[in-house]
Amino acid sequence: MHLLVTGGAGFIGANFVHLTRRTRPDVSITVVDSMTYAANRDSLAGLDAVRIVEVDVSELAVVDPLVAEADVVVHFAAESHNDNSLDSPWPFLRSNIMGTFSVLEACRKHGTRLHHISTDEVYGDLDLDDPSKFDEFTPYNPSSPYSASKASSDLLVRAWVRSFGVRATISNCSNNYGPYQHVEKFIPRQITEVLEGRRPKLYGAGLNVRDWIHVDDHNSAVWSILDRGEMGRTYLIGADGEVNNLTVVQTILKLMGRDPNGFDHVSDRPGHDLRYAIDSSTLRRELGWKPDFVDFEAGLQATIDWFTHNRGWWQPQKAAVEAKYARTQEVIK
Ligand code: TDX
Repeated sequence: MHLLVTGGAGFIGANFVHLTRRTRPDVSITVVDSMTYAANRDSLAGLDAVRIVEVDVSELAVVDPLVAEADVVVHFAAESHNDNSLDSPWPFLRSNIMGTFSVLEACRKHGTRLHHISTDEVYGDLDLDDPSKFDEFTPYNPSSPYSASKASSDLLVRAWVRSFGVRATISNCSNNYGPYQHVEKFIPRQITEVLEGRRPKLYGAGLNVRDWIHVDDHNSAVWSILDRGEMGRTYLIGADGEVNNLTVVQTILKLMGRDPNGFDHVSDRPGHDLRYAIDSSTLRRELGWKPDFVDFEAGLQATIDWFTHNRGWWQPQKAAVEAKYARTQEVIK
């Protein structure tokens, strides 16, 4: 099997390539990645037989021949950081909407099977005391330019399935953590702040809840869908990992041997989604998938260890990320 992995030098895509190399040595892989700030060639260092093509997936003329030679396309490529989408929405529309359009057009032309990676944020957010979780029937209700662009991309995939018979599946996953995650994101930002001798930065009161899943569990679910998923279907991926941000920060501080209250509150994100929660029972029941990382603290510890031992991977980006945050966020307590 030959796989085309878009966004394969980004966080989740690179972990997907690593997992595939470890578990499926007979699969050959081409990574197509525009190598924006969020990608890192070093995330794929040392991997045999991975071809890397540096191009923006929204350039159909370049993506087309790559799709033509692939058996399956796994489409990770996306702008993914909410804070950046509030600052500058256009790259999100271009990468997430136009990029998906171009991948769909190439898959339509060549009859190539597509798996589209999406997010639980397309469903909006839940109240803290809402007993329900997102499932495949939850109406789309995105809040930010980022989540609206991902929702748009999902709808394009659905339309190409129905109107053109493209063989595609979609997955909507909850918040990922693990190795190679960019330091702008919540968990790596806090770990690296502590490693650099500064205090973690919590938005608002920290009561917002995210449903954490280890990136390897996300990607093993993607493989379950590639192996056994039904064309045209949407699968929700989650590992029952709901935790509020305050608890995450305090746990990181505790695991790193610091005072659990040694963090700063900073100004909140505008339009900040309150809670995400995924019901993944369909995926578990129909495709027999289950997560391996069921102990969030153990997963966090492994992630802390990875960032501690891979300073050379993240340090070049850290100062610029913090300088950017400093322009929009102020410490409030
Ligand atoms: O410094 C921070 N302090 C803080 O309290 C940062 C960067 C974030 N937060 C909060 C905001 C969120 O409630 O932590 C939570 C997680 O923030 P992010 O890492 O920015 O993730 P989120 O906005 O929840 O979106 C993530 O999950 C869904 C990914 O970035 C998306 O790409 C994915 O679709």
